[in-house]
Amino acid sequence: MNVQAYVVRDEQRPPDNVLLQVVQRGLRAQPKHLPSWLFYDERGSALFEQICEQPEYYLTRAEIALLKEHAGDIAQVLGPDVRLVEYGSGHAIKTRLLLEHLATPVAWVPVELSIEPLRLGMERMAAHFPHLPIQPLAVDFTRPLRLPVPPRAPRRTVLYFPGSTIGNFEDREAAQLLRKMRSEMGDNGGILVGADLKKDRATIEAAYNDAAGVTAEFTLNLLVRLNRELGCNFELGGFRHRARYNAMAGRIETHILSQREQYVRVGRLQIPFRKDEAMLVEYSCKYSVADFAALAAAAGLAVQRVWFDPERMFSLHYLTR
Ligand code: AVI
Repeated sequence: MNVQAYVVRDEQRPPDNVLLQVVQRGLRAQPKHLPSWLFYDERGSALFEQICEQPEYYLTRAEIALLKEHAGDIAQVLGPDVRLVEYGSGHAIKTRLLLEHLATPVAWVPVELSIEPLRLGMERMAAHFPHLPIQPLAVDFTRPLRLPVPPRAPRRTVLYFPGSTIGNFEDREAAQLLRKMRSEMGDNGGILVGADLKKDRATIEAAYNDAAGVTAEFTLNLLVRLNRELGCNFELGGFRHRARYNAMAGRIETHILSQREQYVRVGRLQIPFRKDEAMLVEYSCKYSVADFAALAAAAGLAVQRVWFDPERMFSLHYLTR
């Protein structure tokens, strides 16, 4: 396995009490809100993988269909000797489909803060591409990256950001993130970014309210995490998941709703919840092609190409300077 002997860890990872501060600040605010990165502990990451397999969650299937249809063309546009830097652990199938078509890739650099998904992804990829240099970075991809020295000079660095994770950021933050990526890709580089498309409310809402209840469990797992890591006493039966499409804003808004009036211990604070009070835990933004071009432009980037799956549910954009 041609994996760099060690994983580069983020030495500036925030200390544990920062988690408490983030949660206390979010729960004292009006309206209450918590950042969606809190979903991804080990259980949350496993539940997210299960979400991707639910019949209602069309995003992953559509993105895979898109790559099956267009990976050859995408690889032509990117050209040979690409260094592929992947934001997030990614879905092994997607990365594989892309790498299978890339001519003489220089290296694959998966960037993922959670060690377990990172390790799994590397193992899967090394099994398929035994000669591909893998240079993992166990860091938070929202912070400036120090990319490892590549094994040979790439013709181009392409930052691959699949899965519509960009949609979990509000527009201003998404533009900031793209601007940061722009500086990391260099003059000749590009960004390949997945974005879920706007479509009818019923299809979108079903994707975030699957019948098997996996998304609801994923959402409420956030409270399980806070109980475990911060000693909070959220009673799971006292809260429920709600995901609704806000068509004006073009996004799914996921909230955790308090089922009754109650108090919850968060560090030294007792946080009051009213009956039916909602705390915001995630946005999942949906885009038209024009929306995404405007977002890219706000980050100083131009859309070179856009690809769609055959049912036009999902889009993949290639952005350059
Ligand atoms: C990771 N991200 C793109 C998912 C989404 O669709 O917003 C996270 C998710 N939340 C609920 N279901 C899936």
